[in-house]
Amino acid sequence: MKHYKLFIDGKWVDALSGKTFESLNPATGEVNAVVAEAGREDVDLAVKAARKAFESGPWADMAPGDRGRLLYKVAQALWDKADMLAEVETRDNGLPINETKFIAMPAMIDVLEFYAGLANKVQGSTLASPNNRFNYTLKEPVGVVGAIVPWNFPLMLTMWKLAPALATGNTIVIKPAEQTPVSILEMVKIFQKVGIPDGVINVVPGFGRTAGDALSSHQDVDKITFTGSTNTGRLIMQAASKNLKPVSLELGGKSPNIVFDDANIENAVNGSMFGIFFAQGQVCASGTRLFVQEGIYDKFMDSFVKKAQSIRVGNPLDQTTQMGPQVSLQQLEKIQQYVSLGIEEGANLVIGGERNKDAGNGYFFTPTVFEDVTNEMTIAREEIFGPVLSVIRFKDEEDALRKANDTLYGLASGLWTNDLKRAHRMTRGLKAGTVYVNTFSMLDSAAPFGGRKQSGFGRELGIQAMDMYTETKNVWIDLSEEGL
Ligand code: TXE
Repeated sequence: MKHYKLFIDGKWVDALSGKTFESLNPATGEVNAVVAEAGREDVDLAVKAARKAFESGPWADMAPGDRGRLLYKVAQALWDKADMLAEVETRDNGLPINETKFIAMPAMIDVLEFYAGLANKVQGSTLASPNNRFNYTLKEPVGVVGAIVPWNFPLMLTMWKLAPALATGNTIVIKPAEQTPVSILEMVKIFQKVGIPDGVINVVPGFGRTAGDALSSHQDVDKITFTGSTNTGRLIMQAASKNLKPVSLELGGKSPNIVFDDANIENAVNGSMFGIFFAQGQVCASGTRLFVQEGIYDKFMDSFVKKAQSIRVGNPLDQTTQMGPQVSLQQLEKIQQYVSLGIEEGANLVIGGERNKDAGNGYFFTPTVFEDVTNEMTIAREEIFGPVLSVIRFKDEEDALRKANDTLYGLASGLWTNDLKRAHRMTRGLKAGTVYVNTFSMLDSAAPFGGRKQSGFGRELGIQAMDMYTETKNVWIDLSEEGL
């Protein structure tokens, strides 16, 4: 049994209250690790350490190029430990090892490399002004960043915040999800070993209502960045409003995935499968509402259902496993409730819909497909965050676009067609942060990611994220002898 402490000011410390909590392995339901539980007072110490490191530590004085070089060194060390981190993360949250090893870890390290390269490319601008005046902008780090992260991709989603925050010279306090603190703590050890100065990164594992709230309402945090549920996003925004702190929120989704009659059916089936079942459906951008046009409906669904039935659910550490367990019993139960609601509201449960006991004692669920869903049903409106697909028929482009946009969310969307004009028309019409055409759930460090409507605001990744971690300062200099 592994024990982990809080990481504050470069030291591994117990919580001041002495409290700990258990982190479970979702594949077995057994305790994976015992972790120190940060309370308000620990969060306060972490924020103080981050403030000290920001205002007076070596971090603030470091040349941006040196900072970038140091982050590159961390990236190299992460590559060396990538297999270990993948395994730790799989035990922490149940993502199949093939997905942590070959998707999440490489993507996570790529993000660090991307921002390491941008560290010395932060630019202000010189403004047009008369000869007797000099007017320009400086881009400065915001200061102490508070990052609250979820459990579905703990390392990758932490890195989306950590890398641009560090590259732009900020310090950070990270609050991992209570379900998955371990991989983040292991990763931070690597940052420390490579030589990131004390206090630059602090990690306070704990619960949302205590540690999370303490961080988001803290007077001395300069910016809050959050990924998680829409409801918690609301609470965080309220808490941050006490001290008028800026927030960026990457929240839930109910993304439409639209297959037109003229699509390449095999590609659309495979892409839509990935779009819904990747990571057990625990992806904010998942294509949870699958719209299929009438002309190919039967052919498409025949192939889709056969493939969905053949997904291998089981031990996530097994290389051949395609779907692991849901992250927690709570999530499993939430999924079961939505399945019952779907049936009650008249949707047709075609496959799945139940806990998969054959796969093991953990929180395994069977890939689930509902047909005859209408866009008004609860399973088409609310985020389930599990391997549950709602399939909706549509007539034509106008019908598809109207239904696709008829949602409170606006994170991602997808469409499958070989008609170039239609692809562009739909792309413009879809109200979402990302549109995938003839593909789904793609990610790239250079591609900005984020939502509209109740999926949140702000863009992570890409050059755009540098703006979230910098302030613009305008500077006026009078060059005249006589003055005003
Ligand atoms: O999320 P929460 P939960 C969605 C998904 C899932 C649902 C519930 O639909 O079924 O959320 O999951 C911290 N102040 N997503 O309850 O609560 C919490 O400790 C400050 C979508 O696990 O959003 C954790 O660190 N912080 C999503 C983080 O918020 C608080 C990923 C996320 O937890 C807090 C995960 C509070 N009052 C879930 N309450 C995505 N967008 O990818 C909780 N937290």
